[in-house]
Amino acid sequence: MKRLVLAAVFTIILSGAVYASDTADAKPVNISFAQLLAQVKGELPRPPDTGEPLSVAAAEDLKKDSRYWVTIQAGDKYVRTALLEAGLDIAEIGDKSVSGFITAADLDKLPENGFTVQSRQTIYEYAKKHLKDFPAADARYHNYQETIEVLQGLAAANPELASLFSIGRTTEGREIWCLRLNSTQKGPAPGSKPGALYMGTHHAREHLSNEVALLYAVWLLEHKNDPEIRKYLDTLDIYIIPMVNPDGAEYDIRTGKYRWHRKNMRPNPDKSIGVDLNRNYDFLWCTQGASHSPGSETYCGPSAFSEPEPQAIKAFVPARPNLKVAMSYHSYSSLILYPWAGKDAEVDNARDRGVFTAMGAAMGKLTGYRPQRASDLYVATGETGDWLYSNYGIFGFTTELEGRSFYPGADIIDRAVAGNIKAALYMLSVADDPYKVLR
Ligand code: 0X9
Ligand code: ZN
Repeated sequence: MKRLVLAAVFTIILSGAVYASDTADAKPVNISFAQLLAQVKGELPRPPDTGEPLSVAAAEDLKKDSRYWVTIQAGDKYVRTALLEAGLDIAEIGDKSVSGFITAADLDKLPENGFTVQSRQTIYEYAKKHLKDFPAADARYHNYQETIEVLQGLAAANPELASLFSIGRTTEGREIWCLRLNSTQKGPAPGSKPGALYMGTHHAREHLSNEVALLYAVWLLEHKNDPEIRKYLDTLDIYIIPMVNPDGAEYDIRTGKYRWHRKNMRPNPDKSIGVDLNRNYDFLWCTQGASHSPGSETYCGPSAFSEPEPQAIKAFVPARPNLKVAMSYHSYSSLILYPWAGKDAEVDNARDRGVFTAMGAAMGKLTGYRPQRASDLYVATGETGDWLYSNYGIFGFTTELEGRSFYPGADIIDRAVAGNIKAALYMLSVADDPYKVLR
């Protein structure tokens, strides 16, 4: 991950920083979007490559990892849902099969449960073939500390519009940071204007989701004087939480070698690590498309909201009844997904269904992604968007960003950010009254 050479690149602002907490050693910086994009594109100096043959080293590191990459026969969403329940972490969906990661223990049980495994390879073999791009080459992505530095820089440089606060701590004690953009209301105090929430990195290895949420925040502030953006900043209450699962994201990159980690860092009683945070919310919790086995990639946890990260979101959302729309970024597949995810049904309320469909279609056009009901892909319970909508009537979407792997390289960042900013702005344009999309 990139070490931002902040002092050399950005203007340091020595006063006027407004932080809600944990900022004693903060280093406020003023970041221009052009500069940040230049950094992202690699046009500004980065630390020299160590020359280490990282693909080999990275693969070696996975020799002791017992997971497999498998392809399994699956002709429809019902089989895909059952496979999630059997512990498969579905990454790719074909016409007649699906592929993804699964633990050795879950893989052993597949044939007796009637599944046909078409191919399997250890994660080590998979990594040797697929690590075309190395973590060093992905240095433009922002790790947790770099993400904090960007967020702090934005808050410090735009105290009239931006404030930064933590919504809670993770399993390992990291703060989950939230940037608020609002010209009159700051910090964690509730807001009165219509609210929009953007989240990234529920899943550890989906680092592109952090980039999209973070660089969207940078973009909004860089364009704060454009009349359209100014109107949103004046009339709306915008929250951006780029890393819901920083423990997992850090674990995924800690050695400089990717680990394909999905879950959080909860130590489970059976010594496995992690709960799938997108199965831990309490809408129909763990009834379909999720696994009760702690070692599984789709482990829903011992109970709904057992994990501190979804707990933080659970404390955050009802305290803000002004929230109207939400986006949770994931990767990959180029999809815009909306409820229901946890049941194979349309949303009952026809007007709400119309809003989901119309907003999905609009964001699909702007991103080039396919809009669809989430359960048409597979049924998965305990998912973020379902919880937001079922409890609070928030129009909660999930975007599966573009790319053809969890590690699509740094070149994808610009395009993914640009397309998704358009959809995120569209979301702002309807946040005051989402039902207006029906008119
Ligand atoms: O399975 C998930 O949590 C999401 N996909 S990911 O590859 N990022 O893990 C998709 C959630 C959307 N819900 C359903 N398709 N049911
Ligand atoms: Zn995900």
